[in-house]
Amino acid sequence: MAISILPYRHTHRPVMGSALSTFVGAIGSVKELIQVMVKMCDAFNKPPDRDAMGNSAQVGHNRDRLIKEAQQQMGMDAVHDYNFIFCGPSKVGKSTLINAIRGVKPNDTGAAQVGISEVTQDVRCYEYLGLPRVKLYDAPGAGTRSHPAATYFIDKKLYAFDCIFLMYDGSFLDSCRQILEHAHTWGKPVAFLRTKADRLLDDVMYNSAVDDEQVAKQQLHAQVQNAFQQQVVAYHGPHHLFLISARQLRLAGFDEVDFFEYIRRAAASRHSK
Ligand SMILES: Nc1nc2c(ncn2[C@@H]2O[C@H](COP(=O)(O)OP(=O)(O)OP(=O)(O)O)[C@@H](O)[C@H]2O)c(=O)[nH]1
Ligand SMILES: [Mg+2]
Repeated sequence: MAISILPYRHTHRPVMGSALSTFVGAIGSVKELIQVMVKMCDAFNKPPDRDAMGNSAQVGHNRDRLIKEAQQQMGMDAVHDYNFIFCGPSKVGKSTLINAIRGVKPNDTGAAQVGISEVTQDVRCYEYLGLPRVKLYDAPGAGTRSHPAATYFIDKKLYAFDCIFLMYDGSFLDSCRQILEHAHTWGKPVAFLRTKADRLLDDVMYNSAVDDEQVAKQQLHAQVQNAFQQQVVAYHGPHHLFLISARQLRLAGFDEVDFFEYIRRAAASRHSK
């Protein structure tokens, strides 16, 4: 399968098109996922040769100072590590995805806590096993009483990260819009993750009375792409979008290969051109 990923770039306005890939059979995808993960090891085994503040100033002359202060407060190593944050509305599956990437189950020691009510209350760092320079940060759900949308970006210090994964679950809520607009102002790259693809696939099969999984996947792909165009691209310009299932991450039946490739390229962008 040709991977339809577009180059990762640090820009204040994203310039990439949506990267929802064409759907492929699970066996081919698993092989590709493994290949990408091996390549990722190479990318992350080199320390970055510039720090995470390689972006041009967008929020005035205090920007770099504020970023540095936030990184220090969070105990972040912005020079040697690649720091990714997973944020978005409550219950979209942020913590479940971090566990899945790290290959841990919800009840394993050290796993991020998951559940059906509002669970995560603090920004917390998780190591990516085998890739010690990669740090995955989990964030509380945005737009709740405890974590209001209006102050979420600043409260959670999202501006301190190399890359923001904005996860959403169907509706592009106002909390998503606020995160995205702040990220643009701060010049931080944002990629979208539409999660729970396994459940969406079931919905499509049920709603359209389609039995063939490949046909249903194509329909799902088209519906997700279409909604993303209308909800996000039309107002905020093109962005990467990955449709993924945390529960079936390693089956790589959706956009998981492209997602890992994006992470690898994010690392590569921290090295000299
Ligand atoms: N079917 C399916 N369920 C998922 C997936 N990802 C998460 N879930 C379920 O969605 C629920 C919420 O997952 P969490 O990971 O706790 O969500 P969260 O975004 O971290 O929630 P908060 O921390 O409360 O904001 C759990 O019951 C998960 O099992 C997925 O890919 N597929
Ligand atoms: Mg959580």
